[in-house]
Amino acid sequence: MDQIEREAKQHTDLTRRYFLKLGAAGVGAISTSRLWAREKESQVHPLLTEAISKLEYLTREENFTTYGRGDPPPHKLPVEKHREAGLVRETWQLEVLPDPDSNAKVEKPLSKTEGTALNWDGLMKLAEKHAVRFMSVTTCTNGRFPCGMGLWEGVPLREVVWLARPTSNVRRLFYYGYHNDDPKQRFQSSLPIGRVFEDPPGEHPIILCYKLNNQWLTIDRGGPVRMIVPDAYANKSVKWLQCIMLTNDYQANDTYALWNNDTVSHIKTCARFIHTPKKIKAREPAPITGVAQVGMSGLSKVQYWLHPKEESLPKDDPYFTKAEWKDADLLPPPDKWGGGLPDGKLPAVPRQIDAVTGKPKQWPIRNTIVHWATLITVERPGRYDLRCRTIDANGAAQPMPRPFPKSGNNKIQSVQVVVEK
Ligand SMILES: Nc1nc2c(c(=O)[nH]1)N[C@H]1C(S)=C(S)[C@@H](COP(=O)(O)O)O[C@H]1N2
Ligand SMILES: [Mo]
Repeated sequence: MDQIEREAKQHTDLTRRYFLKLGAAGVGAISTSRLWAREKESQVHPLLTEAISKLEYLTREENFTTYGRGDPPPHKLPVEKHREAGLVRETWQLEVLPDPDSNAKVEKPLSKTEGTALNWDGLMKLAEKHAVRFMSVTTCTNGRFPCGMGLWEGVPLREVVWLARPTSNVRRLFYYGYHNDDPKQRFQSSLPIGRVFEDPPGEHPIILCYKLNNQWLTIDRGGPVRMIVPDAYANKSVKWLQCIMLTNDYQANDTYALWNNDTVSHIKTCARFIHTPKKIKAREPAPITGVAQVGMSGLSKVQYWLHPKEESLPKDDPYFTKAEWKDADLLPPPDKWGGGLPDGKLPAVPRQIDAVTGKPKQWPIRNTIVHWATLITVERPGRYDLRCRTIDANGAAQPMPRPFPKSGNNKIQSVQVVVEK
């Protein structure tokens, strides 16, 4: 049993005792009003049951989409180079330094030259006391589909920043990973210092992450240690992390900004298709499944709209706000979470999970995904465009009319469906 599990157990025991005393039942029950009640599942159409059975909530490590710059990108380095590059646990080190181009005051820098850099043992020592686990989705600002849905474990970044004893003139920090010792290959991100020290209620700390889905972080995923910023697009989640600079610079100096990206955008809410039929028969039901990203504005609904190709699209309504959207079903929390976890069981205990009931405290969970499904039946043969969108937790259709893909792609997806006689 590791530290997180021990604490979870303690908390569970205490809470159980408390509720036993009160004689309360049904602790932490989640609202299922919008969801399929479990007992109704037997009435779900077999076609839909089959389509849904193929969905896995957590993404297996090997199924993540990988983006990594460098020549070669660190995960493509020959294995014999990993040790020398600090890309294995035994040789990994993290520096926390004052930015030499600013007047930041840092009393105890963690520095390689002074032999004070944080190493793996140091990180594991911090983990014993401070480790956290949470689920969060990684999505590229420019990606049409999430890179992956992970259960991440790590030490809050603030614990390591405090070790360096910053005292004044620190307004931001920036950080980067291994980059073949070539400044031109550096992929750097930055954060305001306030976000590092505090988390809004219900949000998670930014972590120095060393585990995905309860396994050590592989080099493909940015191991041994990467940053995970749970409420931002993945460009903030720098992989192969080796250096953090504390700075008095008040401006973002992210590499990604130089490539025309908005680097401070929170994750947007949007819907995507997973399975749609290319051809269906008129009047016969066909299953559709998809995934929705639950961004900063939350999610209340996923909707779809089937539009005959020969009918013209509404004028002056590029986001189809007046179309006849229909509600799809959001799937409830899974019994088996996937991601290669043995028997699909979550380890104790991700921050979004109630330690007593083992169920999510809320559903869907912000900054994660939720699967959705529906059965469509079409009367009239022909060619159709099938689209999906979301309604966020504020009741706003997403995407709302704003043409800013560089703040995060949340375009309305469209696929074709042919309906045959
Ligand atoms: N060191 C480093 N970290 C990086 C990048 C990179 O090129 N180098 N790309 C970033 C971007 S833009 C994205 S979208 C994510 C992708 O994370 P993944 O490969 O684990 O899916 O990594 C981020 N971290
Ligand atoms: Mo990205």
